Amino acid sequence: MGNCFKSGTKPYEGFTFKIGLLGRSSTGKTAIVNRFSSNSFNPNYTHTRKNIVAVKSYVLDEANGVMTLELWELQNNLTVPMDAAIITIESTYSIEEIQDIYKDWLDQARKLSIPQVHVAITMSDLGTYTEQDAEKIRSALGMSSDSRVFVISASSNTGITKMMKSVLSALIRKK
Ligand SMILES: Nc1nc2c(ncn2[C@@H]2O[C@H](COP(=O)(O)OP(=O)(O)OP(=O)(O)O)[C@@H](O)[C@H]2O)c(=O)[nH]1
Ligand SMILES: [Mg+2]
Repeated sequence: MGNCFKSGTKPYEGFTFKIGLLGRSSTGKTAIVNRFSSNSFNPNYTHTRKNIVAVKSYVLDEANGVMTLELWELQNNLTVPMDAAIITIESTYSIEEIQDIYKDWLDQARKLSIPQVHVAITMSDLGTYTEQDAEKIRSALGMSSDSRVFVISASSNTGITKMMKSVLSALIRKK
């Protein structure tokens, strides 16, 4: 996959994909957006009241050109159709708790007609899961083959770039 060469609000022409972060309050959605948009992390918590979006364009060998990714933090009144969702669940939960939380948010994603759903196990610096646990969690959640689980930390900047690229690849494969 190619390098990111532009971070800003003016998308380049080409494919645009919209990815929505869905999840309970305080699960790290804004922290992911901040890593994505400005590679920054703010330890202070402020609840996000509106849907917010950050935009980035990539040159991708596999897409044969430029593609633009819109990363949305979804809070309410979704009026823009999303191509994929990432459900955020904190890594301090047990697998059984993650299963329950996932079911609720999968229902939400279906109600919003979001066709592809992934899971981010967030704040891995505070929990016990590592990237090696992703496949185990994916199978416990009974996810379809094009859905992925990522174990990430915005605080230590672990796994977020890889997650975004992997979700993009899954979207390109579906095109
Ligand atoms: N230790 C640690 N803290 C994190 C991480 N990600 C986010 N936080 C902190 O957890 C709190 C909540 O994170 P947010 O990103 O604001 O959560 P949110 O899901 O956007 O919350 P809402 O806007 O209320 O829906 C903030 O204080 C963040 O700084 C992480 O990876 N590790
Ligand atoms: Mg937020």
